[in-house]
Amino acid sequence: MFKNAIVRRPGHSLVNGITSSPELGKPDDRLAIKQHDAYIRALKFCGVEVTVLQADERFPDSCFVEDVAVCTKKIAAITNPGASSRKGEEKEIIEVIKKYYNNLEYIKKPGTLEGGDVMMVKDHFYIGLSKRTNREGAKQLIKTLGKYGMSGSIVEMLKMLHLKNGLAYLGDNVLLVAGEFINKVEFKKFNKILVDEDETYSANCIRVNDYVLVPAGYPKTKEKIEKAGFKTIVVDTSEYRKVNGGLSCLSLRF
Ligand code: CIR
Repeated sequence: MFKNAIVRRPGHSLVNGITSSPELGKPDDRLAIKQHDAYIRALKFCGVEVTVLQADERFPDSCFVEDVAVCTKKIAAITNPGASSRKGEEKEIIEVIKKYYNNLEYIKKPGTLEGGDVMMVKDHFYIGLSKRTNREGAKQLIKTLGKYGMSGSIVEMLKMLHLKNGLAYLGDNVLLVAGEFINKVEFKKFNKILVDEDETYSANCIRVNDYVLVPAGYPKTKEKIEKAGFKTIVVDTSEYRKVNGGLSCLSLRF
C-alpha cells in the first residue's frame, strides 16, 4: 500500500526538458499543468496523500521527481542524477523527504543513479544500467539496501532511457514488459503482460493501491491489464511524453 506521494508542478521551462523525440514537438505547458492536475486527482482517488511541490523553473525536468530519490519501506536514497542539466534537483527534495524518513542515504560521485532506473518488487530492487545510472551508482544502492535487509540486482540495458520505460511491476507477480526486457532471463519468473511494439510507451504504468494508472491512447495495453484482473485509471500524459516522461516519473510513491 502506498500512503504518500510527492509531486512537483511542471514549470514553463518544461519546454526545454531533455528529449530524444524532438519530432513530437515541444510540450504545451498549459496542457501539461492540466494533465498534472488530473494526475494528482488520480493519485488521491487511489487513496494517497499527495504533497505538491512548487515548480522549479531552474530545472526543466524537475517535475520528474521519481528520478531524484528511491523511496523504500525503510529508507530513502537521494540519488545523483546522471544528466548534467538535472544535477542539483536532488538537493531540492531532501528537506521534503526528511519529513517522512528518519534514514536518508545518498548516492555519491562517481556513482550516478536516477530513480526511473529502479523497479521495486517487494524488498528487491532491479536497477537498470542506463546512460543515467552507472555501475558504481547501482552498486552503492545495492550496498545501502543490504544494510536495511533489502536487496538489489543489476539489469543490463541497451535501448531504453530508463528501466521503467519498459517495465512496470503491477503486483501479484505480474510484470508489464516491453521491448528489450521481454526475453530477459531475470524476469522469467514473473507472469508477464507483453506490451505491443506500437504501444511501447504504455509500459510505463503505475500500480497505486487498488488501481493501475495507464497512459491515455494505448487501448491494447489497457485491455491486457484489465484482462489480467486489474482496475485501471487512464491519465493523459501526452505533454510529458514529448520530453520522455511518463506516469512513473511524475511522482515518488511510498
Ligand atoms: C529526462 O530526460 O531526464 C526527462 N526529460 C524525462 C525523465 C523521465 N523520468 C523517468 O522516466 N523516470
